[in-house]
Amino acid sequence: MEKSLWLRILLQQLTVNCKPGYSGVKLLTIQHTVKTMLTVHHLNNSRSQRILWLLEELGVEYKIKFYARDAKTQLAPDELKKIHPLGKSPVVTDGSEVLAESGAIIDYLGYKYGYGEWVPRRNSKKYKPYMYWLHYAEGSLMPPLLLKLVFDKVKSAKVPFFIKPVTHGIANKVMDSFVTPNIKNHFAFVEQHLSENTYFAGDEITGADIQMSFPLEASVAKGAITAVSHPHIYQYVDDFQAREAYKAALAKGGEYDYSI
Ligand SMILES: N[C@@H](CCC(=O)N[C@@H](CS)C(=O)NCC(=O)O)C(=O)O
Repeated sequence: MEKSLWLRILLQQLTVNCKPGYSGVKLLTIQHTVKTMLTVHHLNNSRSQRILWLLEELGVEYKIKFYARDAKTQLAPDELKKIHPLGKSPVVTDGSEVLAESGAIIDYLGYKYGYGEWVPRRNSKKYKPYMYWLHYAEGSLMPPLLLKLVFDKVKSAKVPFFIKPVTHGIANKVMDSFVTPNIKNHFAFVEQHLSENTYFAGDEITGADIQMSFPLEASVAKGAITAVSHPHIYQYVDDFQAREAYKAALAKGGEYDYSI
């Protein structure tokens, strides 16, 4: 915990404990609460924004520990590796629990604070689609979007002029034969689903929507999904971005540029 926070609590408690009727027990209780408070280890411009959104929807008290990407490499600072060995965001700490991987975090938080709603009951109709889309977002949709990002970088990389035709040629070949058709296929699949369902698991919002929000809003922000190309996805993104909890999370999370 930050030194200043301890100091503030200590000073506050010294004042409180000087008043008649108060005891040190209160100090211990507050220390315990602060120590075990749910913490989101939040990297700017990252997937952890969606965890803040879920926590706002759940109405759970939490604190944010901010981490800044390296301006040049865009990587997370090494400090994050002290919390989880991979040093990726999001990571959530809840008492002695350390949770990584957005889908697992969403399932953990939804189960703990919103079971039956944000995480559907196992025997409900919503459970199977919830589980499917929770995994689909990072397991199937994100990989081709990340490949596109990588090959776009390859194409814009500064290389000697005589190498450029080679790097461009390879990037274009992979994009045309694999990445672009895959992305097209995925977007059409999601569009079809949202033309028949209000939310991913049916007619009520669940953790699967939180998980799917990141690739979809990033694709809208990049112009890969438009109101004309995929009207249902576009409208879906517009609708969840208008939610009060989403806006509250955005205000708390700081910098978020909707990039992958
Ligand atoms: N599948 C993981 C991906 C985590 C991930 O790659 N996070 C990115 C931020 S969006 C990150 O930490 N990037 C910084 C880095 O790799 O150093 C999840 O959903 O939690």
